[in-house]
This record gives sequence, structure tokens and C-alpha cells, in this order.
Amino acid sequence: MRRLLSGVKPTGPIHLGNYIGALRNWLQFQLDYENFFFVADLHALTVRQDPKVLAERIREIARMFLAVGIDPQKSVIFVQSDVPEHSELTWLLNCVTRMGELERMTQFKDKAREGRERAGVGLFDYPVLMAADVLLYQTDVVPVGEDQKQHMELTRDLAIRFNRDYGETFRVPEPFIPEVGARLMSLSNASKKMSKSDDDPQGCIELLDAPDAITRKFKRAVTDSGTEIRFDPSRPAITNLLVIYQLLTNQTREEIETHFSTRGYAQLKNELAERMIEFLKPVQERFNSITDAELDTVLDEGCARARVVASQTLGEARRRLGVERKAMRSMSQ
Ligand code: AQP
Repeated sequence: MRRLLSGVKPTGPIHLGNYIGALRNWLQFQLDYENFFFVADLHALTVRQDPKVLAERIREIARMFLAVGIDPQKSVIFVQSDVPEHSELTWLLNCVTRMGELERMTQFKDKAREGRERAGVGLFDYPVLMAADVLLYQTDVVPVGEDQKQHMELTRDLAIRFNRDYGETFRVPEPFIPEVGARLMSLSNASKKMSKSDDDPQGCIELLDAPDAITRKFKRAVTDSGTEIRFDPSRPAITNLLVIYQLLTNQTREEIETHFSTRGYAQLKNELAERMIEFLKPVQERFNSITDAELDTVLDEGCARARVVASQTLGEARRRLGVERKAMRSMSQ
């Protein structure tokens, strides 16, 4: 079976965009791949976090993996910082990465808003941590959004360079961009993506939102001028709402447009809220029923399974680079 790796950063409450862009696809991947799904907490540290809130978010996200139906019997579920091999391989890869390669990363340029001088080194180096995540597990495919394509290119380049200079060590992974609904936009500003760290919580449907919050957010959602309810790229706000409707109902675009041909925005927003509440109810019930002990068992077992693979790859990388004194000594005894 081909191996797949994907993660979610605990930078804020998990939302509908994360579900549609990641978790929903993960459920499908469980049938076709050997999966490694992780909470990317080391990545969250590239932006300042409140330690107490971060510790809670890590658990919340892992719990949500289980609540949406990711099966720990089928997939390895773990927290990134529980597996120290991620940090160690990052250092080894840092030593084969060129400054120029990281300086070309457009996401760093976008995110270092306060200017290079004040940006954290972690933010600059984060594509190398991502490369370590992927290469540690000898991953074949990595589902990514458009914005991560450049980082995947770097991951491939680093694997190819390391293999060429030090001998075959890493599998060279392929990016995979999922189709429909790849990018949900904010409900309050259709030119911005729905995001965990958005300052405006009204734009984001959180998977743990209470019914009244969901109703309120859809009611206040921005729409475009005109009254027609159609999928139309020149009317991004209404199209975004219809994409959500499509994902909740599994209807075709034609069926949806016919249904709303005699109805207005208020009706669309009411129906969206109702469907969303109905969809989230069992997810929230499952979320609330998972005990701390159950969650810890899943994460401990996931960590152990992840480390079997990660330590093997890291050991091989260290051997190739010649930094393996202890391993050599214990072998000769
Ligand atoms: N709006 C979105 N539409 C579709 N997919 C989305 N994803 C995120 N936002 C949307 C997908 O969710 C997965 C996990 O994302 P992440 O945690 O690694 O970071 P992100 O993409 O940066 O997500 P956020 O919510 O926007 O976080 P912040 O605010 O911290 O930057 C990924 O597969 C992503 O594509």
C-alpha cells in the first residue's frame, strides 16, 4: 500500500475549511493508503502561541480526528512533538538546505509581515520541518493545497540531493491536490480563505460551534450583488455558500441551482444552517464522548507506531552522514 502523510496545525479552533480540505479526504484515504495523520504542533510554534491554549488545542484537534471517523486501527494518529525524530531530522536537513532556497519561499514572504528582521527563524525554516515530516515516513503522497506546492518541491529537491550526495535514504514523495471544494472562503470576506487564526470569528464555522452560533454566522454571511443563486466564479460569496451546500447535501450543481431558482438568500442561509447543525450534531456527540484516557491511549500507540518508522529513517540518515557513534559502538559490542 502506498504511504500518505497529512497534518493539521493546532493554531486555532478546527473549522469547516479544515474538514473539507483535509479531514473529509482523510476518511477516503483510509481505504486506499497506509496513513500517518498528525497534529502539527511544532509548526504551530512558528507563530506565537499561548502555551496553555496550545496544549488544549493539540488534544482538541486529535480528538476531532477521531470524532469525524478517522480510525486508529487503520491509520497512525500522533502528535508531532511526541516524535523527537522530526526535530532531529530537521537539523540534518537544514545542513543540506541552501539559504537561497528558503528565501524564495513565497509563504515566508507573505507571513513575515512585520519584516524579515523581526520574523522568527522557525517561520523561515518551517519548510525544512515540513520536509522532515514527509521524508521521515518514506511517504509516497502528500495531499496539499495550492499554497503548499512550493514547499513540496523543496521537499523533493532535498530528498533527491541527499540521496545523490550521501546514498539512497529517502523516498521522493509526490504532491496530491484534491479536487472539489479545495478552498473554502471566509463567510465574512469571500476574498480571504476560512482560517483558524482569522481575527474575525464570524467568517469561520468551527466544528464545535453551537447551533445558535452556526445560525448567526450563516445569517450574517456576506453575499454578492444581484439575487440569483447560481455557481458563478464572478460572485465568490454566493458561490462559496453554494459549495458548502453542495458538500453538505451531495447534490449536483444543477439540482442545487434548480432548487434555489424560486428561493432567495434568506432561504439558502436557513437551509445551510439547518444542514450544518444536523451534520455537526453526531460529530460533536462523538467528540464529547471520547474520554481523556481513550485519547491518550490512541496518541501513545500512534506515537509508538510512528517512531518505529521514523527512528529507522533517522538512523539511516545519521549513518549516511557519519553521525552515529553510539549506534556503531553498541553494534561492535
Ligand atoms: N479554507 C480552507 N479551505 C479548504 N481547506 C483548508 N485547509 C485550511 N483552511 C482551508 C486545509 O486544512 C488542512 C490543515 O491546515 P493547517 O492546519 O495545516 O493550516 P492552514 O492551511 O494554514 O489552515 P488554517 O486554518 O488557515 O490555519 P492558520 O490560520 O493557522 O494558517 C490543510 O490540508 C489545509 O489545506
